[in-house]
Amino acid sequence: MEARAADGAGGAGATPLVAVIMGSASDWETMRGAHETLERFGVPHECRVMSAHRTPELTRELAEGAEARGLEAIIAGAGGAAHLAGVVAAHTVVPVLGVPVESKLSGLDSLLSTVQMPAGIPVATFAVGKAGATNAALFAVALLASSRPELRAKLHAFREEQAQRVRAAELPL
Ligand code: RP5
Repeated sequence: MEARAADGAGGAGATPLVAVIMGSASDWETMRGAHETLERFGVPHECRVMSAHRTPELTRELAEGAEARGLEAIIAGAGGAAHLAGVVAAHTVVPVLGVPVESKLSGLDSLLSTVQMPAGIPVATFAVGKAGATNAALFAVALLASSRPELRAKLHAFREEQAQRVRAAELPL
C-alpha cells in the first residue's frame, strides 16, 4: 500500500516539513504517536506507507526527493527486518529518525536492524514502539526549533505542562 495516510497540521495545502513513513499500514497504531505529536506542535507533515522490501522504488523516490521538497526530517518506522530507515538514509542527507516497531520478537529485531548502521550513514534511533514514535516527533520538533523561535517556545511550554502533571500526580493509597 502506498497510500498517503494523513496530511497533518496546516491542511492539505501546507508544504510538509516532516515525513512520517512506515513499512506497513499495520505500523500505524505505533506511528500515529509521531503524527499526533507533530499535530500538537502544528508542524506540517505527511504520513505515508512504503516499504524498503515491498516498494523499494517508492522508498527511493521519497528519499531522493526529500531535500528538494523541503523536508527537514524523515521519521521512519518499521518492524522485523526493519531496513526502511537505513535505506532512506542511504538516499538522502535529510536527518532520518528511526522507530523500531514491535514485532514477533518483541521489537528486538526491529531495534537492532534500525540502530546498527555501519559508519557513514546515520540513523538516529528511538525506543521500540509508540514511545519511540512520540520521541522521534519531539526530536524533529527540536531540530526544526533551532531556527523557529515559536516552536522553541512551544517545546518549553510542553516540558512545563508535562512536569506539572508529574508534580500533581496522586497515588491511590
Ligand atoms: C515491516 O513488516 C513493517 O514495517 C511491519 O512492521 C512488518 C509487518 O508488516 P505486515 O506483514 O503487517 O504488512 O515491513
